[in-house]
This record gives sequence, structure tokens and C-alpha cells, in this order.
Amino acid sequence: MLRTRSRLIAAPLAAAALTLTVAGYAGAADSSSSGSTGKSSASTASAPCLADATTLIGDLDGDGNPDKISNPGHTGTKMTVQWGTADGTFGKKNAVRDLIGAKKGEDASAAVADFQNDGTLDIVVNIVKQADGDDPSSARLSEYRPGPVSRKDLTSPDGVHSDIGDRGEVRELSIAQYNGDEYPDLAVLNNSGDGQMDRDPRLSKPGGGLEGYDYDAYLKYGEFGTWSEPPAMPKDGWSQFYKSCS
Ligand SMILES: [Ca+2]
Ligand SMILES: [Ca+2]
Repeated sequence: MLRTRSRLIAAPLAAAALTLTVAGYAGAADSSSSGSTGKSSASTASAPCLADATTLIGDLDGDGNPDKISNPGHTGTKMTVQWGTADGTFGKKNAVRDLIGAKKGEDASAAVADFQNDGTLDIVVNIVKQADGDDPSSARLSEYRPGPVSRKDLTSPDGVHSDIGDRGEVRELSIAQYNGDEYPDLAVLNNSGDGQMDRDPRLSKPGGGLEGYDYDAYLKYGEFGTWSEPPAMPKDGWSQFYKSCS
């Protein structure tokens, strides 16, 4: 218990230090081979990184130990979390849909990234039960949850309602790079009813976090499709923001 407490006290300091180095990272990635800005050994150990294209390593529960987030197919529908330990190993796979309380017959989707660039990962979650007919149902749960989140149910004290679940049935969530800043954006594959399937963007706010629905952003980055031919979703969101761990 005492060890856990001291780690929790130290976490805010580490997070504050990371804000600077993570911003430096994104800049370095954009300007290709412009040197080693921000590549100190300390930030390499703590900043989120990619174990492979669909596996992100980063601290989601705020205990200072990196956790492993797996996202097969980049769809956000089969995501798992393995909590990290102090010796660098990971616990068992927990399905995100189980952690957030999705019931049988409900669709669950999630997207994980450091939307705030504070060094702790954040998560967007959505649960919806598909409607029988042409009219889509709205989400039972749709939240943006800034990390750290609870290991038990992925809730955050700073969690807020997200409007991604208000405009149709969310089928997939994916991280995207739309407006060119260092903050991750979100792509939503949305069944908007009557045979229509849209890709809706949610852009980052200037200081991090996500904006709500924006028609201009939809015109610029969104796409209109059908149930049989849905719009393509971004698969390279994580790699736009995070480097390989190796
Ligand atoms: Ca952790
Ligand atoms: Ca952005």
C-alpha cells in the first residue's frame, strides 16, 4: 500500500515533465530527420509507444507502469487491455467491452490515445444496441474519459459525455491525424440510418481533448457511404503519433 501511494504522488510530476517531451516528439516526427529533439532516455521509457502496428504501450491507469492496449484490425471493437506491473510484465488480457459493462447483444467500441498529450493515455468508449429497422438507435453509453482511468471499469473522474453516440450507431472508432497538430483526432464509423454509413471526424481541441460534431470538419475530413460500401477508416492513426518501442 505504501509503495502504491508514493507512486501515485510521483505520477503528476512525471506527467508534467512528459507534456514537454511528447510535444517535442510530434514535432520531430513531422520534420523527418531533424535531429534528436526530446529523445532523452527518460521520455523513451514513459511516453506511449508501439510494440507493433496494433499494440500500444502506455500508462492508462496512471500507476506509472506502462500498460498494453491491443486493437486488432484498428476497429476499436476487439480491444483488450493488459495492466502493467512494476517489473515491466503485463497481466492477463481484459476485453474492453467487458470492462465497460457491455451486455450481450450490445456493440462496444473504444479508441485509446493520449488525446491530451500529458503522458497518460485517454479513452473514448461507446456502447449501443443495434436497432432492428432503418432508424439507428443512440448510444447507451458514450464518453470521453481522460486518463488515468480505473482498472475495474475504465471510468475516469474527469469523464464527460461524448456526442459520437447521439447521431447514430457507432460501428468502429479509430485514431486519426486530421488537422495536423500534435493532438490525436478521432474517426467514427457511424450508421446514420436508412442504409447510410458515415465516417465522422472528431477533431482535437487546441489544448487537447476532442471537439463535438462539426459540420465543416465533416465536409473536410468525413465521408459518406452505404451499409454495403462503408467509407474507409484510418488504420495509421497510432503510427502518426507514436514511434516504435524498439
Ligand atoms: Ca499502468
Ligand atoms: Ca489533431
